[in-house]
Amino acid sequence: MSTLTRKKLTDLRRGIAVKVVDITYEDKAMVKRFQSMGIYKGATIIRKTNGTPIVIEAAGADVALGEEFAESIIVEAPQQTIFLLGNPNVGKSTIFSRLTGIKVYSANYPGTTVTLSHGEGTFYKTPYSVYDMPGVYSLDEACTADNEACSVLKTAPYDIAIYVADAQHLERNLFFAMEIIALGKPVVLLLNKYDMAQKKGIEIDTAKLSDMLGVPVVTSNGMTGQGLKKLEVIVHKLAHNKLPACALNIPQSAEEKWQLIGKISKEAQTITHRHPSLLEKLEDATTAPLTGLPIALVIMMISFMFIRYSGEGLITLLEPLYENYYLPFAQRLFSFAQGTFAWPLLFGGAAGSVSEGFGMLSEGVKIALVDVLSYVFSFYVVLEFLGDLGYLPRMAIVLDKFLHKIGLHGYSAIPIMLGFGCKVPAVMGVRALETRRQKIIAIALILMLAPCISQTAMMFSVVGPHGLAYIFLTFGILAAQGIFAGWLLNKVMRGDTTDIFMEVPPWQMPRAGHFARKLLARIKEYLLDAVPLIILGILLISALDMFGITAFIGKLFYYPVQAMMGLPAESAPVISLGFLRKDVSIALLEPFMLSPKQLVVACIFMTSYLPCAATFFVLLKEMGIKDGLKICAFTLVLSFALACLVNLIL
Ligand SMILES: Nc1nc2c(ncn2[C@@H]2O[C@H](COP(=O)(O)OP(=O)(O)OP(=O)(O)O)[C@@H](O)[C@H]2O)c(=O)[nH]1
Ligand SMILES: [Mg+2]
Repeated sequence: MSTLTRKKLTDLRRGIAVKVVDITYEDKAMVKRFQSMGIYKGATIIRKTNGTPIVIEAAGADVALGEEFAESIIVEAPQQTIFLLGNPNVGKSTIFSRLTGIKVYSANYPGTTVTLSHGEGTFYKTPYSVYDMPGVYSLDEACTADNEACSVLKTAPYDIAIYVADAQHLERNLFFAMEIIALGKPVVLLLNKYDMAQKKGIEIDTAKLSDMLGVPVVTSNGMTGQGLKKLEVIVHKLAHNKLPACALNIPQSAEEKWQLIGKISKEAQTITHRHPSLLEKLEDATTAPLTGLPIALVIMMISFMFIRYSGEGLITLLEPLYENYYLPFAQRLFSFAQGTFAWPLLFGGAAGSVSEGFGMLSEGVKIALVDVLSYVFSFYVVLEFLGDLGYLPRMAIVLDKFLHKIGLHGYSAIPIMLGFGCKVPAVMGVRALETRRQKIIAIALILMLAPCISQTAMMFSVVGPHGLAYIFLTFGILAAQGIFAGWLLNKVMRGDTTDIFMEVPPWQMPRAGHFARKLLARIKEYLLDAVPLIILGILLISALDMFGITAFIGKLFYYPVQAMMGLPAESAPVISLGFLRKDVSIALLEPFMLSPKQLVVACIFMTSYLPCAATFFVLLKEMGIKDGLKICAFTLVLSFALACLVNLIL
């Protein structure tokens, strides 16, 4: 877990065995005396006390060293490890990004972080290993939520804990803090979101709080970085044993802990009553049963319109760049390949041939960087905005009742919403659900209810020209399929649905800089992870076509594809290879001149018959191979049956 760093004996923490790597003291006679006492290059020693003179254990006996001597002894010690922990949504990941410079995802809903992230931070020229943990409310929960985080807390291989608390909810945040303090490791309490607390009329006396808890307390604002310099000073002091250990006697039972917390927060915190602001009043309206649902519908409608129009707008902006500048340039650059076998692979075959529209550098680039990118961008503008605003947990509350009917509870609305963008984070987000049954139903819903945004973009461009009615039909059937899948699994799988139990964060206006950075990170992720696959996917299909392999696959899958689903047999390879990149395969349907009805059937089948390759592997990792494969078999059977049915009915 940790790497080694060189440091002076004076900077070393107590209690760990380290190796002496150098002795820089000038007086050689003195160095010889050190050696005779067991302090030599390569010796293993342990620092035993704080302060000076420093007592160390060398060669099995204790030796006291003055500060100047101790400074000249250089040892190699494991890099110290800092853990960022605390309740969900308090700003741990935001602080982690600031301390390490590593971009991790943060958003205004609980359960944003689902795995331990690791980075390196340097405070006072000393590198530290820093970990960002998923948010939990107690040690027990840490052990059900994330094995890795649990074992880290249980075996405590970390050196310093930065306990991040939301200053707006001091009392609630102190419960887990007490459990962490009781572990006996150095802890600093970081009161984050202090800006928001002050706006609400909350003032916290950090000196008093620190006295009562026996640990240092710092206030901070993760958005601006205010308070983090002070945090670094404290961490540095903790790392060098320059602060006294916590002397607070933490009670065992939860009731006693709450009693103590009540006493502490009463003394350290003053709250001035203010009238609720307009935004706060609106907060209640978004969760109240009567107003919540209409507000959710309006927000959904606006989001949908925004994504559609801004997506289309971006395409009209980017398309001329592609047609007038990029394509002629690329064709000139590769003109030497004209007339060779490579040309159709790069720029597609002649008009009317099967390989028309299969060019890696023509259609491949256009699909990836014009059509899909425009919608990916528009979608994440909306999702990130709603995420930072704190709307997603409110939608979870509004949808709770409905989701109970299919064996889920409101929280699953968050991963389901993420799934409209990309199925990979959505499937990972299901981790926050409590039972295996809920996880399976939620994943089925994520996979079957709607396509991901790249695929949606392609469906719009392929089905759209036949009229909006076909778009509504396709998405309507898909939504019905998802709900049916949830209902069916809820009926056949044994077990009950647990109730929703989730923190609802206050609303917060997204900040331009933070928002832009997150959006950029999403786009970068798309450009790096998806774009190469889209372009290579197109190359693969056209190469398979060239070697006659697609014709073979077509024959193999003739019966299910043509006879049952009513699609041309030649499209079988495109459909069956769709699990590599589904957006690509939908785009590749274009040359087959499918009728609107065939397009609807193909889109329904290809959305949900199997997850794409990336989602597939994440699914196996999250649910295990057995459950993962079972879910895939379920989606395959159900979506094939539905596609055949739609072919019969339409
Ligand atoms: N106003 C304000 N907002 C903050 C501050 N720190 C973080 N935020 C916002 O609070 C939200 C939650 O931040 P995260 O860093 O995702 O919180 P987290 O503790 O990692 O959350 P989980 O991973 O879900 O446990 C985000 O929308 C941040 O932009 C702060 O000091 N002030
Ligand atoms: Mg986080």
